[in-house]
Amino acid sequence: NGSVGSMGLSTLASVRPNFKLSAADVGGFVSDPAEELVAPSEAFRQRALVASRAQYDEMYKRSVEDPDGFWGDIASTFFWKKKWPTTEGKLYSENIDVRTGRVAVEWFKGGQTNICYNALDRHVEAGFGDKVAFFWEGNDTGVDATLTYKEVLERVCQLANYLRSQGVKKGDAVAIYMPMLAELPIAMLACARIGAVHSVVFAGFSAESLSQRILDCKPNIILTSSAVKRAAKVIKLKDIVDDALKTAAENGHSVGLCLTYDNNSALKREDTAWQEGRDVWWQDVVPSHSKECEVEWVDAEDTLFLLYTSGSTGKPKGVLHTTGGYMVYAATTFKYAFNYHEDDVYWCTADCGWITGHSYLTYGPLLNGASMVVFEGVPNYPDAGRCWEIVDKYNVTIFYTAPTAIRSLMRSGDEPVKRHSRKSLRVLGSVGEPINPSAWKWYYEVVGDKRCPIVDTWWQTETGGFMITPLPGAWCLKPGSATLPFFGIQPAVVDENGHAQTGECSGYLCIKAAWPGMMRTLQGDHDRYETTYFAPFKGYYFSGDGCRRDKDGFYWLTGRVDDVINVSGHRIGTAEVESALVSHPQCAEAAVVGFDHEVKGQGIFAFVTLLEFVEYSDELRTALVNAVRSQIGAFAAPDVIHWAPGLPKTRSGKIMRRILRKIASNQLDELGDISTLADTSVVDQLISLRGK
Ligand code: 6R9
Repeated sequence: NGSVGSMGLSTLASVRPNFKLSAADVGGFVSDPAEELVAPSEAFRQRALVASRAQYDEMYKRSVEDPDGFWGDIASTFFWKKKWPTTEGKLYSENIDVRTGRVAVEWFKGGQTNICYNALDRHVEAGFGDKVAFFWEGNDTGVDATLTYKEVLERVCQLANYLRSQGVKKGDAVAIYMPMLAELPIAMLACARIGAVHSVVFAGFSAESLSQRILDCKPNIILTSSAVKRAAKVIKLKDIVDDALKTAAENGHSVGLCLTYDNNSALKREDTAWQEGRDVWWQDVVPSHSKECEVEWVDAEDTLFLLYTSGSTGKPKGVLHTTGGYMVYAATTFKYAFNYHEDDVYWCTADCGWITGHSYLTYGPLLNGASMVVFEGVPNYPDAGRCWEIVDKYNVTIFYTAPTAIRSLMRSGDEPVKRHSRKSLRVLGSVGEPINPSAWKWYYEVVGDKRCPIVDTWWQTETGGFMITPLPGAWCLKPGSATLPFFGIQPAVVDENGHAQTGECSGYLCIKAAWPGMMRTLQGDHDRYETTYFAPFKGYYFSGDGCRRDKDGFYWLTGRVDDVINVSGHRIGTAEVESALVSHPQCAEAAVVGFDHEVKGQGIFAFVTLLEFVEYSDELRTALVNAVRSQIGAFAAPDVIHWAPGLPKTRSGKIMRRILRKIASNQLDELGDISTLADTSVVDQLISLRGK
């Protein structure tokens, strides 16, 4: 993937002479001098919250040896209506070992707080009410709005009061299917304020996916918007919601109220499909409510939100996060990884529909009192310079995006970047998938002018916050490595037999011991929680990712080791795509694998067996792709449909995906041993159908 680059190794070598710090300062590297190391600049270190490896080591040591002291001190900087009980000296309890009982994790239990209060009221009461919370930037250039902390709080209160007036109470689920209007984080905060459980569904999911999630968490109310303009296209969200509610009702759960935000720049009110009695315009009912709303104090272990994510089996998992530990963890990781200071302007390009939008677009930055950009559009509309135009417009200092966006912008060359000054930038972040060194270097050299450290954050929906991430200023970076564990995180690289390896090694990435931000269960399915994450390697949380640890102790993530494909940073279960394909009446069987894709990281390659006597056609191919679009969402559409008269199966009927992966990536001389197949001739058939 080094196609776009003036950024060969020679350029990087010039980075090394900047490396004036002593080895001990930046990590005591034992690596050979030829290895690419990118040191923090002196200027950066001056303002670093953790300015040396030694300081990190000391803090890290305390975080794992004395979690009570470490996290207790940090938690005390938040507002607690009632402090967590300390009678037994411990503020958390855990069992993550399936051999010693049920998996159970609790932090700050018995303490009472409210995350919305900590994210908003606390700052307003401290005199920061006039500080900007959101610089909202619309899809079209020139459309924007600014909201201060006080204004956000008032809007949150009005919505919270409305929700209460409709009978929403503590513990009730509220579904949110909205575009990136400021009202989306406002909706999440309003739920949190009254103790309701928000369940945000990314507004790129199809009606089918939305209904599935509604049926799982059974909300009585859904918040949506009439439509959204994404790039040049208008998407009628309300139509999708209507379909989803219909399907949900047919399957036993009716949602009684659909609060719809009138996004009239995308679609006129009168053109929005409407069901009298169920549908209500947001603007007609919310603004008349009081701008003050009493906070519902909740237990630290009360549920804050559900967020569905894909697993290796069919049904999406409702990852459940609670309040106290998540709050402390999201805020602390944000602060240290981005080296946050009060005068920063932060921009995360993620959508609130994913975990990144929860932890690092809503809660983490607001808990720190940050000013941030909330962007409705896409990075390359109207052109590839949009991001840098926005950076200059708001003087963004911390920019956080995904490798897929970086790679797609790289393809447009350096000019759209260089056209804008970007001089405000200080830190550049990356999330969602491993960042390949060529994209890393382009990001570092072209976007950041070699001034800004790249913070490559490895984490997951399940982990709530960053797990492995640089603390910029504390040690040198290596392009492509997420570097070292965050405070309190004890990674273990485990072999097939579940043994943690030492020193340089590669294997399955697991985590020993609980941390405050981890999920507590899967909605309605604690057994699945245990079998998926804690049973594979006893005594550990299993991430589903593979990784390598180098001789400096740096971690290099190598991607999923389960049947999950990472397309543009979105997790997609192969089983979900397969079930969408076989729902087509002419599809008998399907097997889906990932393949390397230049921009998306991974693409989706689908092997499809048709019913007998059905002929291959381009129309059928399109219909199959559309089946996936309508059942999951456009982002999960297969890149390739490969006709398969038969699939390579073992005698016990198990599909050998290893072989399919090789065929998909055209590595035909690396098929390996195929003798265990029930019928080896299917392999030749598949190869002969390549490109057909
Ligand atoms: C935050 C988020 C989680 C999966 C994870 C891994 C991949 C995320 C990464 C990364 C390498 C990084 N992943 N960040 N791989 N380096 N910096 O993306 O959550 O949507 O749950 O995906 O994404 O494979 O297991 P989620």
